[in-house]
Amino acid sequence: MTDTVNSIKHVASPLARQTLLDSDLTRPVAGRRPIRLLPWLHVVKIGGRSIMDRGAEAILPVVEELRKLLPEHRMLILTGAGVRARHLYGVGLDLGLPVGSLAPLAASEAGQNGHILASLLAPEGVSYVEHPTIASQLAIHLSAARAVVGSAFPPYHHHEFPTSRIPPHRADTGAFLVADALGAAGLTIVEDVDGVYTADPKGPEGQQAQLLRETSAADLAKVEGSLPFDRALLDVMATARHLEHVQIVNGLAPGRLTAALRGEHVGTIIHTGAAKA
Ligand code: GWN
Ligand code: ATP
Repeated sequence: MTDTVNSIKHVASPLARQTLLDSDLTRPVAGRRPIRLLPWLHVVKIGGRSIMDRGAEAILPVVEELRKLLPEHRMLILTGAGVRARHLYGVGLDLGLPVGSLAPLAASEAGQNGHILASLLAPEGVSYVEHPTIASQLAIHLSAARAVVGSAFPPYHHHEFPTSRIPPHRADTGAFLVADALGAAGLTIVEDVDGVYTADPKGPEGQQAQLLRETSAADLAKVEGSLPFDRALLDVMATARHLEHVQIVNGLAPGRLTAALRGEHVGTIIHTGAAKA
């Protein structure tokens, strides 16, 4: 009897005796900045609606810039979903589908755009890689190639938050989450506008809209108007661990993406809530 009691193995853990809900108690163990897994990685999100849906006229110049950037940078290129997802939301909402059913359907459109982009970059050794590969084999793929392409959507599926009938975590949020989780060097979001304006530059108040060269996720969260990215991006930027800013650039203006990856300020820089390293 005594022997049985003595054979119980106690596993020492600084978190064993306390609730995980009290951040004051967990902070000494869990509050430190995590390591950067891929600090040399540049994440580039290519707009689905703003670039891919425009076809060859917009896509081919972006492909050419990405191709020329390969010797300089190792990249995870992620694509958004575009107009096919919007059509899908319309049909799905009309039929009463829940958000957890719409999320993977929209995500598959982002994946399709990624397959298209990867095909165009294939002669340079760039391939589309699946979500599970991004999750666990990105490093080895980026040892074999200078860049890979993937879907920017996060793979939430039926776990998507039911705060809206339209999936709140779309391509921009997904790109930021993965870039910050990997401790990447940066995230550049490629759109069809010069950056974030005080109002939609293509909307009814477009004439008065002014470009914001530099802003913060906290300041944008106070603005009620529309934005050129998912609003949930602001939420995940607030709790960022590594990325101190992202830059939104115009992919229709030749050279902007290249300049942004070289660290130049050519669009809107949005500061996150991450503390300076
Ligand atoms: O299909 O284009 O990955 O990389 O969210 O899930 O809906 O899947 O449900 O590895 O796992 O359509 O099949 O599809 O875009 O997401 O992929 O070709 O299980 O490589 O099978 O997390 O690509 O696809 O759509 O990204 O965003 O087989 Mo696709 Mo997407 Mo491929 Mo992926 Mo979803 Mo997988 Mo997944 Mo599903
Ligand atoms: P996805 O990748 O999800 O398919 P996207 O990122 O390519 O989409 P949109 O979501 O359409 O593109 O966002 C870009 C558009 O947002 C711009 O073309 C612009 O008209 C619009 N927009 C709305 N509000 C603003 C704003 N405040 N500043 C700049 N653009 C805005």
